[in-house]
Amino acid sequence: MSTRTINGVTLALLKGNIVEVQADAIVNAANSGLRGGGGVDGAIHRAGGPTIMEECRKIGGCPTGSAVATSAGKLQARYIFHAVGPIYSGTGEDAQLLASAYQSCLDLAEHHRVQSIAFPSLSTGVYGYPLDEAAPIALRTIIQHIQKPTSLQQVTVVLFGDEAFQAFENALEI
Ligand code: AR6
Repeated sequence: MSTRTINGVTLALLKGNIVEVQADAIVNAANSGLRGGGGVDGAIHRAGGPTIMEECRKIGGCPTGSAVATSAGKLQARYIFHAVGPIYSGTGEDAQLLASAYQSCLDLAEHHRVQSIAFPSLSTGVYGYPLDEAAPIALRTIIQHIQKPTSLQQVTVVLFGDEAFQAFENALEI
């Protein structure tokens, strides 16, 4: 684990499984149909139970670069924020959409007065975004947000494995 404090808010990088992390809001790496899938999405729906998917079906979908909130089912969180990152295309649009997916979750956190939020590394699994490109975008978006007045006291980025953890540690040092 690696932490730093910015404007009184703790930013932590943690190696582990996001469904085991305690936070008011847990961010899911969802698809635009909110239909569930593998990776983080599979883990969250498995651990949280069927009510999360029922709420996703009612919402119906979410555009790329945006996020929607549901309850957290059996998970010990208040909310799941389902964020849709871009499928990596190698074009200039990727970075903007990835930043926007993170920003949408941070906006939902303010709206719901959330004090702690846990993010996975959006788009860097099935969606193919290279970790060394995604990490600085994720951290820049989070850091710029918590430099302003916020309800958040703790932001944790949960990294699955050494490679992801190292990419985020490197980006934090820049
Ligand atoms: N906890 C934390 N990180 C995880 C976990 C976990 N339990 N499982 C995987 N990761 P991904 P995406 C890491 O594929 O790229 C789904 O099918 C993983 O190593 O979950 O945004 C959805 O339904 C990677 O670094 O999300 C969408 O269709 C990161 O989390 C699509 O995948 C994100 O990997 C979304 O793809």
